[in-house]
Amino acid sequence: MFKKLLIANRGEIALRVLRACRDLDISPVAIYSELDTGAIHARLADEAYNVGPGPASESYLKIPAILDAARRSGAEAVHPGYGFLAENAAFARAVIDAGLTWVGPAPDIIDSMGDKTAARRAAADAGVATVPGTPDPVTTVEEVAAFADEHGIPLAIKASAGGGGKGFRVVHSPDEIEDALSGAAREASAYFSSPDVYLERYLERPRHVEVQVLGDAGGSVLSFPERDCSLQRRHQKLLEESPSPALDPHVREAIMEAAARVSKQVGYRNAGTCEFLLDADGETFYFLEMNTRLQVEHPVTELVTGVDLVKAQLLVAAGEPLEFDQGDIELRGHAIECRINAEDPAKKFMPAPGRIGDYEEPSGPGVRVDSGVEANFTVPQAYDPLMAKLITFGAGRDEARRRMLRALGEYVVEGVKTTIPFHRMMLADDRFISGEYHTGTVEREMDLAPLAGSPPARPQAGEVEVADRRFDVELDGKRFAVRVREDLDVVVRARKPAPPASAGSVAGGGGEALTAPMQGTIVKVLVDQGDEVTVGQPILVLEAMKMENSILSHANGTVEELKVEAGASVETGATLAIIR
Ligand code: MV4
Repeated sequence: MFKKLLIANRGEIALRVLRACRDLDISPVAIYSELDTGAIHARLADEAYNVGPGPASESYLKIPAILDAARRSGAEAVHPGYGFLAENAAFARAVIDAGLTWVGPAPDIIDSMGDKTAARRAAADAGVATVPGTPDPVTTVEEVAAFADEHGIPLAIKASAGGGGKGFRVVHSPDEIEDALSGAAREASAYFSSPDVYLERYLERPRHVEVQVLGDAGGSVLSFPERDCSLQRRHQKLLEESPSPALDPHVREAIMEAAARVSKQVGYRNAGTCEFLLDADGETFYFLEMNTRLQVEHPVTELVTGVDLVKAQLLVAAGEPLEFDQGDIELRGHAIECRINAEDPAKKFMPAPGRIGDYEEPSGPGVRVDSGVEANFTVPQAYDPLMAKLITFGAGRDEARRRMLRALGEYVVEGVKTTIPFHRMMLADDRFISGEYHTGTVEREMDLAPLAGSPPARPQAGEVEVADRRFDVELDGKRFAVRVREDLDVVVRARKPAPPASAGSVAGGGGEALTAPMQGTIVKVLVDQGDEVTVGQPILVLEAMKMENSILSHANGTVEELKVEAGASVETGATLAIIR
């Protein structure tokens, strides 16, 4: 077993890997960027190395800087976590070529499973059903129309080199084919450097069920009870649970066996996940894709099986035997995970980074918190908005659900908006309680308006603004929480009408300048200099924290000046255009 391991990641997953190292007497080495100099993962490691400035491309994605930290520390192995370089075959090769142990599948497997059509072929070769689709990429409208004639509509167009939601389009009628095909290819090119797209019949209202697999050093492949990840928004998972409320034991056995078969077929080693779609009949499942990394939601599997998956990864990477085999993997109880993101669910989950004030984590029976933040930590704009994962375990699903509601009620995060209010709403919603939710529930069926809270009745222009002060007092031996309203003698000024919001849209600006509401990268400019625009009209697309946001005009007028073009990085408040 290696004695020192470099964790090529940050936040909660870096801490998670660090703790598994501690359990195996492996010395953990951390890396950090200029934005993470005070981060917990750097503080708790035995050694920590600065790998560069804030932007991920200059630090956590900088392969030479990371390998230099490994060399300087004398690390003998590297764990990539998830995201960043976790599924980057070139990084895996560079680690191996530097004589270090890579904690993950072989680079060739990362490459082959990263090609979604190759992964589908591997599943078919293993006798596992895939969603009916094209074996190879398609390029013409005619090919898509022919597929629609044969398999019907709706159909899905997907990026061959991608995954998740990028380059993903659904075609609901033939006249949508051309735009969907070009849009998918353009997005595939932008995000995965390959325009290749393939087709699948689109399943309405499926559940997204995935199976953890673990290929051991001896060539066996173990599979674990499924995780249900159907509660997503724009392909970002919000909540996961195990087991799925929609899966009967006989289907569980079949889907676990299918995942093990595909993984064995490709000679999989270390931790991976096979994604499936479960049809509305709760019986029929189809292989979607295979992820060659440890996933965010791995704790729910750990809680219902008692297996430490990260420890298992380290043992497998070191060529050591596992402390269990398939017969020891038994499903017991129920686990639910809520992702605590720095996002505002009342504003379409817009990223809400910033400095955390007071911070208190829940605990007690059945509660686990995997967190990468603490009081006074600044959640950087530059990275994924995940701050922590709150996971609860119960003897059954309702005990896990009630414990989650208790824990969410205890969780204190001041200073930044979080997804906690969304989770409290979701866990109390009948669609969750009944287990009858699907991949479209959050986006197509839930009304999140109440999360905006009944905003304190906005004082109208000319009115006096008041503030709430809260105190805990004791009267005659009994404790009371008291709220004191205080007039602030501030006359409210007239407010601008809020522009009509659209998906992932924000308006920015005051006066003639249209300004950036957050730091990010311009991915698309939608107007030309001289165009006439109206309030609420999309002017450009800004990407921040992995989400694309349409920036809307704050005024009616002419685009007198465009200050940015696609590819530009902008700070919060930067002038993007002059509209007068
Ligand atoms: C699908 C699908 C329905 N039919 N493929 C693709 C990206 C990955 N995150 C899940 N994806 C899906 N692929 C076919 N043929 C449904 C999903 C899907 C999904 C699609 C749209 C919006 C949210 C979703 C959440 C989970 C799964």
